[in-house]
Amino acid sequence: MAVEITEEFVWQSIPPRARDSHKGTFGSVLAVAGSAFYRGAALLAAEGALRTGAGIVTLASVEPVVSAAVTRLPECCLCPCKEGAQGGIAPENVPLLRRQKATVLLLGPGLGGTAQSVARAAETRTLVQQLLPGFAGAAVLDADGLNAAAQLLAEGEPFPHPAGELVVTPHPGEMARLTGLSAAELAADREGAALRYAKAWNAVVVLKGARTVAASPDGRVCVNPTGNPGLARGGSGDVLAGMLAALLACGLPAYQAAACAVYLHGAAADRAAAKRGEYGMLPHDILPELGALFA
Ligand code: NPW
Ligand code: AMP
Ligand code: MG
Repeated sequence: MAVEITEEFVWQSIPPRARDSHKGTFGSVLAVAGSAFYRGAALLAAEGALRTGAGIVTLASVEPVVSAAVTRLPECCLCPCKEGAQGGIAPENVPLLRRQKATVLLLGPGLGGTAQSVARAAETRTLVQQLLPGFAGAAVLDADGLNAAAQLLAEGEPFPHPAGELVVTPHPGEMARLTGLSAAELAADREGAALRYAKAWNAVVVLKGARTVAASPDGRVCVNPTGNPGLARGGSGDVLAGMLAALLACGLPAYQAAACAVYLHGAAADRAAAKRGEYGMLPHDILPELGALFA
């Protein structure tokens, strides 16, 4: 049986910001996210990272996303990328992306995939294949980045892994694509599935949904008690991915970062639901509530 994440565990894991700290102390996140189809996902992920303590957040994306970030998120550094014919980040941007200095790579929210076109999915697959294995630090792989990894696995390739720790954040639909298990099979043993694939992929697996499970390759597994069905709407997972990248950038080991991120994301969502109701709350309402929790 997995342990439940507690508030005490979270505040013990996240250190206070030392009086003499500087932005370099809290790392730098490079978020490769967004496309013409999914502009909001990139903004939600970048703000999730900014509101969870990262020293520097750089958003690498196509021009319409970068333009929106300038007005919505002035603290965000930007890496404008050439748009491919399918509306996403073209693979020709890989050398530019490799030159960006970052301690943590967040890859996937809003990149686009087969929902738009087979060609778009192939471009996202190239980005994942060419960026993740060469990255020197830790990484979070989410959303269409996971669908690209599922394609690579289906082609007999190994799970792409950076030099540092890897965290993957599938919802059950993405987990089913990655593993070939049915939704029913996954639902029957969420902890077992998360643990098995954490070991197989050498990654912390965050299997999302009500009572999100986080499992480590070394056998640790925990369940999140916070959150509510108000999170069951597009954009919630994009916020979480940014938060998780920020906690990695702040220096937390991957398993602790995952446990703390899912707990705080759910706790902030519970505060948002108390104000607006599960029907009325939005994923971006999570963001100011994070500030209230940290305060
Ligand atoms: P069904 O319909 O139940 O059979 P996708 P996505 C299944 C971006 N976004 N339990 C479900 O299957 C993301 O970042 C952008 C079981 C459905 O077919 C991604 O890049 C937004 N099944 C991209 O969109 C806001 C479950 O999976 C499929 C399940 C696509 O991401 C939205 C849906 O998932 C979004 O975040 C569960 N709990 N959950 C923006 N504003 O820019 C899902 N499924 O096809 O992976 O699509 O998650 O929407
Ligand atoms: P995504 O599908 O990637 O947008 O991620 C959805 C996010 O909302 C994840 O963090 C889920 O754990 C969370 N979530 C979705 N439905 C629920 C629910 N019924 N209860 C609690 N959390 C949920
Ligand atoms: Mg998602």
